[in-house]
Amino acid sequence: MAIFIIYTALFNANAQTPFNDPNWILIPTWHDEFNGLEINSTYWTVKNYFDHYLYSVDISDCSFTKGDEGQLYRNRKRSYQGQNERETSIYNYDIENGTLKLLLQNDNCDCPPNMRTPWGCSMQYYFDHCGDNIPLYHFSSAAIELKDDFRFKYGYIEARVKMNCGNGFFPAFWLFGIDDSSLHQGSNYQEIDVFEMQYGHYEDNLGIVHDQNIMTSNRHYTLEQIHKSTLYTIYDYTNYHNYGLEWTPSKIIFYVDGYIYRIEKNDGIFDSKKIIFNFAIHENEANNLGDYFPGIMDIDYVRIYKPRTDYSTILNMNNYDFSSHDNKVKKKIIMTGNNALQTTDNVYLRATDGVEINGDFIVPLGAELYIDVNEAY
Ligand SMILES: [Ca+2]
Repeated sequence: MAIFIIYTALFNANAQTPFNDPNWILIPTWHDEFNGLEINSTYWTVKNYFDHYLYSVDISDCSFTKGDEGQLYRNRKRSYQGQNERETSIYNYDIENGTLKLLLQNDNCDCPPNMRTPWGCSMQYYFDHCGDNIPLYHFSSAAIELKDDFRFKYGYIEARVKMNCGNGFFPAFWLFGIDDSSLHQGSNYQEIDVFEMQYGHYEDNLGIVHDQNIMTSNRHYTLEQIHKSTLYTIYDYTNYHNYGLEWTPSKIIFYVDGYIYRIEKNDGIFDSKKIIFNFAIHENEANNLGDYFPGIMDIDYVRIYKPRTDYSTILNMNNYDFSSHDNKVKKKIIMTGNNALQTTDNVYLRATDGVEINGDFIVPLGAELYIDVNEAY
């Protein structure tokens, strides 16, 4: 008996995500449509007097090369002065018409002395420590972080986001696994970037996976290595798009608007993660910015889904009618005899224990097939 376990996906396929597949269910514990007047503090922390982050600092001799981000995150929300009259002072986030807005402002701001800790206004802390000229942060911005009670592990997360463009703008939607205080320790560093767009070269930095090996080699995957053409034809980040991530025990799959554009083997990212949105200035570009302020990231929603499951079923296929196939995760899928997809079929075969193909199995040009074997999650 021949047993085939196949991992495959057709790029350009209209992948089976909650976008078009009812076999995914919204996680009932939380999702955020940003419909209220205030950010939901049950879910989110809005960072205040927070900078992330500084590297290449040697405290012993005060040598400093570059900070990675050139702004201070503040929790200043736009407010009303009177009835329907918006306050015009500097603010870094707002909720309006069902959308969370993170605002990157060209706004000098200082760090209060009591916040100058290694993980609060750290840039100024280091400059203080080294007796150098203490620079202002030249920009202020916003960062929100999902609270620990709502950490995400496995499933599909999607956010509908748009951003404006400016050289050096560095917005990100990412997942991060460890406490801030241990960020620089280097071990167990795990990060998945659904998008991290920088230097104004927005098209190059979607879908980054950091693990310890990747980070220590400072390696960033780019679309050039994977699948550039699709995004170039469909992608304009100044309009709304749905940025999705499917994270399973075996794979990390990146989507835009329901299309797979990149698949990574999951090689060790197994622990739950915070979800973070922030809008930074990349320090390397801080002297080469255009007049694009404020930077605005609009987040319409954040939703998490898991696939529907049918873990008790062993599905036997023989002359199987794929047109009526549901994509629920089965225990096992076994093909025997003759099976064939039609050219219009778009089929996911998901199982926890394996997919066996015996006999003839025909996938004609035009059909879309994805086979996924994962432990239950
Ligand atoms: Ca909304």
